[in-house]
Amino acid sequence: MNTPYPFQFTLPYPDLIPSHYDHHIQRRLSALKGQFFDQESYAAMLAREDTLLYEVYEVSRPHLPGELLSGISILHPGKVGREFFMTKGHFHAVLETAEIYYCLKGEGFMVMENPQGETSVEPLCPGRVLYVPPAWAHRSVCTSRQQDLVTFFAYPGNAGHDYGTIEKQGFAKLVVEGESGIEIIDNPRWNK
Ligand code: S6P
Ligand code: ZN
Repeated sequence: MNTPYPFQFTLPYPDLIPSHYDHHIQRRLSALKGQFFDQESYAAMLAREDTLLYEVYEVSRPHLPGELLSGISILHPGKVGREFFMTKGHFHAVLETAEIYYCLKGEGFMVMENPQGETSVEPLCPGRVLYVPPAWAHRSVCTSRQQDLVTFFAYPGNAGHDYGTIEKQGFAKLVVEGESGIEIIDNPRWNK
């Protein structure tokens, strides 16, 4: 991993799993305790099975400001009650660090907010590049019915992750299946 030399990897279709990676992270329903607004549906679903929600294949580099960490995030389709499957979401521990996402497959949204309480929910579809500015928490949401949402990401090596803030307060906006399609609604349980 510590090579000082340039390196390459490929993202082979159709699965887009990097030809080289250092970590494979799997996050299941139990990792998102308290995040889905319909807690009854969450508990019922978890009692049946600790469903796999998403996977991350990370190409690691030393955690230094001049380095870039990159990889692929694969978010599977599904819902808890009316709310689409989503990632835990986080601020970066070094708040002033940005991130780039490039959507390769599927449909969804990036839900974002900053410490000033501003929010942004940006659509993701193949070919779209999303810039997450410094200090914006980010969570991806898969709204495809059957397809995974697959994104390539890159962010500074020293960024780190602050999951605790989102675990406590959630995001201000939720992405749900409404009467007439996908809706972005205010989180009734959001407290800041
Ligand atoms: C890391 C970057 C992504 C996420 C991945 C899973 O800064 O934003 O690699 O880690 O999409 O999300 P989460 O919130 O579980 O880390
Ligand atoms: Zn991030």
